[in-house]
Amino acid sequence: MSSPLIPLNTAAHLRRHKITRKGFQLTILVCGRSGTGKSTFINTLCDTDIATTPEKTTEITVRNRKIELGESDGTIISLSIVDTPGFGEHIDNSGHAETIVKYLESQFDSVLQEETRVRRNPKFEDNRVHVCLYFLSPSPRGLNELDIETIQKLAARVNVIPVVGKADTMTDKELLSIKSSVMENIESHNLPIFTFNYDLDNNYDQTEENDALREMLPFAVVGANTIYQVNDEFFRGRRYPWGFVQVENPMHSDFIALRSVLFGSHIQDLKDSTLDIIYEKYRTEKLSKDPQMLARLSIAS
Ligand SMILES: Nc1nc2c(ncn2[C@@H]2O[C@H](COP(=O)(O)OP(=O)(O)OP(=O)(O)O)[C@@H](O)[C@H]2O)c(=O)[nH]1
Ligand SMILES: [Mg+2]
Repeated sequence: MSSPLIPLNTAAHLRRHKITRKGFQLTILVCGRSGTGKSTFINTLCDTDIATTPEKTTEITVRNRKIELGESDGTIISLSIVDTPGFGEHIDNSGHAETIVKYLESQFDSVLQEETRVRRNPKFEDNRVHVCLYFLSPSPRGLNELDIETIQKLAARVNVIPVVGKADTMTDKELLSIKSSVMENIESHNLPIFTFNYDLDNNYDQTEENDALREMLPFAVVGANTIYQVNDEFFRGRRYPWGFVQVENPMHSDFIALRSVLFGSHIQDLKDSTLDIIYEKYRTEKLSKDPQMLARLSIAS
C-alpha cells in the first residue's frame, strides 16, 4: 500500500495547539462484526491493553470505558471508548443498529435534560459520541446488508468513519479493490459518512489535506498487541517470515493518518459537527414533539 503520510499543515498544527493547551476529551464508538480487529486497533491507538475481548454475549450490549493518555507533547487526552460486543453475531441481527442508535440518543437526552435544569449539576458528564469507527469485514463485494443498514441509521446520530482492519492480510491490489467497492457502495446508497469538510472556522484551509483523507477512505489499518525491538527501535507490529509489518509505517497501513485525524487535525471538526449539527438536529426533533420540555427549557435558560 502506498498511502502518503498526511503532514499536518501549519494551520492544523496551530489549531491543535490551541485546542490541546488544556487537554481534550473525545468519545469514540467502535462498531463492526466480531474479529474485524476493533479491540486490537483500540489497544494500538491507546498504546495500552485497554480493550479486552468480551465474554460472548447473547445480546448486543454497549459499554463505555475511559482512559487518559499522555501525548509526547505533554497534552492529556481523556478518551472514552464505546464498544458494542455481540454486534452482528446472531442469526437475526435486526435491531442491532437500533440498540446503538438508542444509546447515542440517550446521551443526547441526558444533555437535553441537563439543559432544562434550572440549577446545573457541576458534575454532569457529557457522554455524547463524537465519532464512530465502523469496522468492515474485508470483502471484495464491499458492504453487506447489515453494514448498509447500520451505517445508514448511525450516520444520523454520529459522525461515521469507515475502517477496514487487518490490512496486512491483503495484498495491495486486493486492498485497493476493497476500498473502491466500499466507496462505490457508500455512494450508491447515499450513506452520509463523515466527509472531512466540516469546518466552521474558515481561518484554516485544510482543503488539500481533506482531499487526501477522502481519497484514502476507508482507512485500512493494522493493529498489533505486541511491541518489537529491532536494533534501537521499538515498534508495534506483526511478525511475518519475511519481516515485520509496522502499524505506524504509512506504506503498511493508514493507522497514522487515522490517528492524526482523531487526535489532531479533525478532533475539533468531529466535536463541532456532533454538537452543532447532529445534536442540534436531534434537539429540534425532540423539542418539537415535547412542548412541556420546551417550556422547561425556556425557564431554565
Ligand atoms: N493480521 C492481523 N490480525 C489482526 C489485526 N488486528 C487484529 N488481528 C487479529 O484478529 C483477531 C481478532 O481481533 P480483535 O481485535 O479481537 O477483533 P474484534 O473486532 O475486537 O473482535 P470482537 O471483540 O470479537 O468483536 C485476533 O486474533 C487478532 O490478533 C491486524 O491488523 N492484522
Ligand atoms: Mg473486541
